[in-house]
Amino acid sequence: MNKKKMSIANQVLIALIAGIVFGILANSFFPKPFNEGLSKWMLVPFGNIFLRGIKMLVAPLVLVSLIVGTASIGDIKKLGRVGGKIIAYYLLTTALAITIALFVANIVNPGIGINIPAPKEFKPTEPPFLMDIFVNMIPTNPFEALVKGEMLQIIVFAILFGISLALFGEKGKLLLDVLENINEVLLKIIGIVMLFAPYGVFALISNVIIFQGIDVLLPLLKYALTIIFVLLVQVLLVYGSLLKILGKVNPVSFFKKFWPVMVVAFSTSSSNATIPVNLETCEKKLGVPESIASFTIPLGATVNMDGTAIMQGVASIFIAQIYGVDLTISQQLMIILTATLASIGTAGVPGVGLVMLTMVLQSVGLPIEGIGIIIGVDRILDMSRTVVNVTGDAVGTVIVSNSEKELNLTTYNSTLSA
Ligand code: DAS
Repeated sequence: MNKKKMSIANQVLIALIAGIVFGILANSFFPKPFNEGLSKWMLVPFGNIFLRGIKMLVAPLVLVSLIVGTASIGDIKKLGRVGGKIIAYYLLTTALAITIALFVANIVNPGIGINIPAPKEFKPTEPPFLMDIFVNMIPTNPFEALVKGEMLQIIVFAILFGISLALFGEKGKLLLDVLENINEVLLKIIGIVMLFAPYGVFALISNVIIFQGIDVLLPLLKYALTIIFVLLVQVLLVYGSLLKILGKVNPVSFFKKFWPVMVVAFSTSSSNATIPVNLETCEKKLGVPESIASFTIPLGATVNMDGTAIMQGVASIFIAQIYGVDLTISQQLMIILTATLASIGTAGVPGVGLVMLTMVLQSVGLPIEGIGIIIGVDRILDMSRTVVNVTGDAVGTVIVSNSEKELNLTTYNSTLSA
């Protein structure tokens, strides 16, 4: 009897749960030297092999799929329409996310009534100046942008290349075919790398929990739970409603197919590293055309961070309350504006949310030393908010595809092959 091979998606979910349980057991019962040896010789190497495997594809896949996608869209009017829709969606959902976060935090008051030791000296990483973000989008050397993985520069170059290729007409057909084949090969490589995902996810998750433990959350439990509550509201309520009302599609089908992408985002804490599997899922399982996904997913990984904005909203209220600062309504509106703009310019890599939080706190005169209080639990919260960041990218992509009447509803509504 041919034993049905369990799908990678199910293997990854089991690996995630096993990683959390193992991490808690090791943190609680295993001797420290054993954990250190296990981490050094197995967990860190296995985790890094998986992480590097998916990161290896990010720059070439974004470049090639965006050139092919832009060239396939063809007319610049349509590119402008799709671009306008997705950027408006990204900015509005980020502003909505942080507004909900501020609303809930003002009710829960996470920073009231807890005695926190004086924050360690926190040396903030200087956040980028807002206008530099727009200037630096233009690559001076596209090869350097590729080598350094400068996502916004790769996006700008790929869009210009794709538009020019489309204007090239028939003469560009051969090159477009070659690029389409390269894109397919890169997507096949993702499939191979994802075979290693269960081992990589187990290693990444258990390594974080063994050394961070979840008891690091205890003194900041109210803060952490407030963030997690709003993240859940954003995914289930906001995205669920947007898919139903704006996308006119069944949200359950979306989440049934998308959760392996969520697991990769959770275990890597990196929207950038999740781009390859997000692209593949949108195109192969959700029926999104490559011409749209190849543009909106890489762009979203950089400019759309709803989960991060939620953390920044709750953290701002938390830090204000710890320092006894009463934020006025106008200051909270400033937080919404700054966090929304701040999310535009930073790549989706682990810990970037704290860098942007510096900019948000400075905008309302809150002490940035407050970040020293929350940094201890940030890694576990980063994993959760990165899930929301990538989910928002895909939800926007599905909605825009359907608004362009290009969503393949047969694929979207199909039940997953085992
Ligand atoms: N880890 C970031 C991301 O990849 C999010 C964050 O740091 O807030 O989206």
